[in-house]
Amino acid sequence: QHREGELRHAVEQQQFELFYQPLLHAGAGHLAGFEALLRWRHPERGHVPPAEFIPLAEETALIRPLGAWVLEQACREAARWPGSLKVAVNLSPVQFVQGELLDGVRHALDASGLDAARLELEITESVLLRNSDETLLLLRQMQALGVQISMDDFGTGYSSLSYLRSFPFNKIKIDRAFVRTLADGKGSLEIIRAAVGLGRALNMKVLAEGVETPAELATLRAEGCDEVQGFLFSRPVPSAEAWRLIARDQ
Ligand code: G
Ligand code: G
Ligand code: MN
Ligand code: NA
Repeated sequence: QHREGELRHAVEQQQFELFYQPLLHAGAGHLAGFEALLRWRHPERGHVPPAEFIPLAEETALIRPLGAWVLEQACREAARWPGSLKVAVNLSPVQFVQGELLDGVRHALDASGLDAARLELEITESVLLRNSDETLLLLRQMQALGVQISMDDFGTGYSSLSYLRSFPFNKIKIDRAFVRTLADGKGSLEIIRAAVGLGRALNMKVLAEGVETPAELATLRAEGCDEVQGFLFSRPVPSAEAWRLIARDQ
């Protein structure tokens, strides 16, 4: 009850900030864009990570206004970046409300002037688990606006493969669990290779998450991943720091 009130107050007061983590083209290592990641600027506790408040925001549906703010803020920021850079925004299943989500995306694009093709929406299969007819319709409507749709945390759910059949994702993001275990000889390399093959066959880009070492990068390049993301390149950083990364990349 107390925590819910505090979170509600934070949403009203806009005590939030977006951090940005670079997405890189695997080949030359140039910037492809950034993933926007939410932080709560708590007056006493400092930056609170999303794992500590997103579950409550979902239970209370506060993620709906908060998610609308994230979309608006991310698009406004990205509209000022060089036109080659995209912004990726995570969507919660709770945001999949007929009418509301599509309007929110349209509004974020209109208000910022961002080209729809530069916005990537990341969903996990938990989005598709519930109410999947309505959800698929919404995803198609967003794609019709020109927005890109990515499947996040690929490979960790129960039925990632069947969802690739029901929806034409533009990108799959291979979960960092596979990258972390690349070297242990227990199948992660083969799974990543298969995901790259699927991406090629189904016309989807393939990004590998959680890249932390040069050896992992070399392997992912050799396997043909299109994009990479991880602490090897940068942690999620505040907007000003993202601008420095952009300047360095030009
Ligand atoms: O930045 P960090 O590693 O702490 O993020 C942890 C998780 O929180 C991410 O993997 C993502 O699933 C979730 N998350 C971060 N930002 C957002 C956001 O704006 N909306 C939603 N729904 N989830 C987010
Ligand atoms: O679930 P999602 O894919 O949106 O997760 C994004 C989260 O992953 C961010 O919170 C970020 O902090 C975390 N992350 C990004 N790169 C790395 C990495 O190289 N290693 C680890 N351990 N976590 C990472
Ligand atoms: Mn994500
Ligand atoms: Na992920």
